Amino acid sequence: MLTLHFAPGSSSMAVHIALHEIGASFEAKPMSFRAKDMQATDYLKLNPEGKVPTLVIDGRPLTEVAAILFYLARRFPAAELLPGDIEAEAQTLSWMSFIAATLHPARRQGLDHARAVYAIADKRLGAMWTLGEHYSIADIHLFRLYWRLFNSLKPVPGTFPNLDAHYARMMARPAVAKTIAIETAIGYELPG
Ligand SMILES: N[C@@H](CCC(=O)N[C@@H](CS)C(=O)NCC(=O)O)C(=O)O
Repeated sequence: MLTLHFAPGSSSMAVHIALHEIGASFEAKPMSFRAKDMQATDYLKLNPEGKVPTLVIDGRPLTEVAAILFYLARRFPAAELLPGDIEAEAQTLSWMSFIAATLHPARRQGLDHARAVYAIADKRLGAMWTLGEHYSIADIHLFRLYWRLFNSLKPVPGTFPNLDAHYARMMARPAVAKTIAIETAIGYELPG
């Protein structure tokens, strides 16, 4: 039994997309920043940092987007969200480490810094998926971060051409459309 604790539009969106890509059945538990749901005593037992996402697997909590995406990709191999060979798998982890450690905190370090690190991501991405021809969990992770930047800071078109093309390819995926429709219907209340 899988249970996803998520808040619309937040980091948890990547896991929500992956669950829809895989077609796994799961219980969805929407959380509210405004209501401070992440600070509730029961939730802090699952995620002591008071953040989303948390995926509860048969009663056991798993936190951190990268780890949850990795778990889902390995548990549901038929979805092919992780490449088979060891070097490509390591490249996936390399991307997700970069996304979590460098892209995610970038906006808090100022606009110039954010522009600089997204320019690195744009250059590194190239013309297709993060791993070239193979669509993977790293694309889902990257998309959620760029989706946030794209819709909040609204970078001038052409600033990040590869990220813009990646964004368009991701938006065309049914799992992404489904996730956005569900999360929009619940309502976004993203922290600043
Ligand atoms: N390192 C964590 C970061 C998760 C995170 O930053 N979540 C934010 C939303 S994007 C959160 O839940 N913040 C709690 C709050 O603002 O109260 C991960 O990758 O899962």
